[in-house]
Amino acid sequence: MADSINTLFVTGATSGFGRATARRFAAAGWRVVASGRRTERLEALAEELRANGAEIHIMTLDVRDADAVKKAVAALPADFAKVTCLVNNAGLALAPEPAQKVDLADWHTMIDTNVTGLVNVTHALLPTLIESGRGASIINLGSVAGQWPYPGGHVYGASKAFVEQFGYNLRCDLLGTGVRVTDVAPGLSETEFTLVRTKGDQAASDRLYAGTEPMQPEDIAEQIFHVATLPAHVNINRMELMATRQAWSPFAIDRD
Ligand code: NDP
Ligand code: 8X3
Repeated sequence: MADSINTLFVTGATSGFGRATARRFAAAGWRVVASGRRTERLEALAEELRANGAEIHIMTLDVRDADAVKKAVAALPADFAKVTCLVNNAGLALAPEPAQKVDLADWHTMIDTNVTGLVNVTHALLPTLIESGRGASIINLGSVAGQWPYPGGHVYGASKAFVEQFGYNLRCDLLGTGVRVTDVAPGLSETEFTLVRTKGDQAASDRLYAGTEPMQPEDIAEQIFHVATLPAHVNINRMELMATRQAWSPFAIDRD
């Protein structure tokens, strides 16, 4: 890579995995471009990281807006423009109820964010990543829900299956460029994910994580950092993680 200082571009850095990822890379001396919709949180993150000596550029950005994504990438300050690692993390689940009870708008929001948003950011940064070349990486946040169906998973799980397959197909097209692509697919992790999924039901979120040991944002950020800093000739295609106290269930059977 041309620049000896690596640069991370992470979406959804206002919470959960994205914020922990920004902190992890910054602590290792990477420049960080951190984006999300909640400006105050980005400002707080920037203040925290700068106090620790990090170089961070923040961008209030909705990944669903392709034009805004394109302009934001084009307007990156020179010091932050040579992105060497894209972490496509922004995403959400909505509507944990059965498919037949879901508002269509919630399905659209998940597709617009997890699928369209992710391809918007990837498309805008591909030329830069290819220019960075050998050792650069795209790390997409998939999910166990992209592989394993469960009740209430409907469009969320399908959107994460898209993320996985999109990553594999990208690898085919990026062969020879040196750019790596990885689907990091976590299971139960304690973030604001369930608060968002239940539209603000803190008690439901607390119930899900109570009495067990979900993975923490720092656990996932550590694995993302590991993937990004592997030797340039190594590509992890997919990394699936679960809390030790999470596993699969038997098939459900409908009986008379
Ligand atoms: P959080 O809700 O804590 O964080 C989600 C982040 O995504 C926030 O920073 C939010 O920022 C951002 N985001 C959501 N919509 C948009 C948008 N339209 N434009 C830009 N940013 C957006 O959840 P997690 O950290 O858990 O989730 C991060 C990723 O990990 C998601 O893709 C999720 O699907 C995935 N994941 C989560 C798991 C879990 O159990 N927690 C397990 C497996 C995968 P803001 O609202 O400020 O825009
Ligand atoms: C989030 C993890 O198990 O709720 O992607 O689908 S799960």
